[in-house]
Amino acid sequence: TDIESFIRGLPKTDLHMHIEGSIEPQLMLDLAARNGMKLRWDTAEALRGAYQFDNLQSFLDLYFEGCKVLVTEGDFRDVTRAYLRRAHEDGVVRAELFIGPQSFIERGTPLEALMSGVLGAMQEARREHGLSVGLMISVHRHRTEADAMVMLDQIMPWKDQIIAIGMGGAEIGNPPAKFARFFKAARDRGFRTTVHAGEEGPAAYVREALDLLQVDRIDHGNACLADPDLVRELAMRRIPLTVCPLSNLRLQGVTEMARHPLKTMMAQGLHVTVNSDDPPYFGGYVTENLLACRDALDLSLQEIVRLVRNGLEAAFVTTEEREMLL
Ligand code: ES4
Ligand code: ZN
Repeated sequence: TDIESFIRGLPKTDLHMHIEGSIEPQLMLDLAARNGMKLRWDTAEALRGAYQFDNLQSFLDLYFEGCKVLVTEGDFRDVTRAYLRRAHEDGVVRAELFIGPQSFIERGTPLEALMSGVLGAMQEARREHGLSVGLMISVHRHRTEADAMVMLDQIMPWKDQIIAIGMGGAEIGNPPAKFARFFKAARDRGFRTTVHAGEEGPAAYVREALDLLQVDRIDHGNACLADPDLVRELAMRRIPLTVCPLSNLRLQGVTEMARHPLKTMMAQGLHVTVNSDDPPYFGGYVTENLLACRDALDLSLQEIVRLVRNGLEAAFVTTEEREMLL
């Protein structure tokens, strides 16, 4: 349709996606086969059929099971390459990718292999597609702060190739406050920071992310709407929120897209961006996320352009790089 090609043609960003959550079902089967592993599903259709979730934890259970197929440098290169090609075809001009190395390191993959595969595919995408792309290292909040500190030490050799430090995982019961010292350490080492907050957790977690962790961006942040003072502060400070509408729908953060708070968030002056999170698991890349919002929330073209511009403005790039993206 006209609107679909309009959205696809806009120079978009994807500022919130997880490399290990971007493995398309067929690639997951291929990677399993090549690593001599047997999955619980033997067709892509069967695997896709398993993508039904009740909440964040039910998703994370399947997601961490899927992570087991990523073992070698070549695996990390192939999954990153496939995502970046797809994002480029989707009209994404700037992608900021999370990877959470803890799961892979504990199964014996050297951090060197993971980083070399991911960074190699990123460099290839810059060259072949002219894509602007940055890597963010994410730690797991359901692990300890000491574990996160170890991760921070281990990534220092790649410091100049990492644009930010983030944190994901099971949110409820693992508030930002648990990682105050870790985020301070990351900031002291010169990293930008972002954190998943207010996806399933309450507004108080978003408040902690802002006050205790002092992050540059919030991933999701939906729950902030319950606290008007917090909304005001996020809006005035122009803290970007990387919202993932199809993710929220599929993890039952909203019961139907028509009830998604995206439009309310925009109306309250929040710096909202639209992102894919874990595209195959949630049913779409950035264009599908924007289209789903437009259809359910009756977004105007002006609102769609606003969302896309917000993404460009929220990207972890210099002013010079930002101008080059348009
Ligand atoms: C997440 Cl650790 C992680 N990976 C992918 N998606 C997520 N959502 C929340 N935590
Ligand atoms: Zn996420």
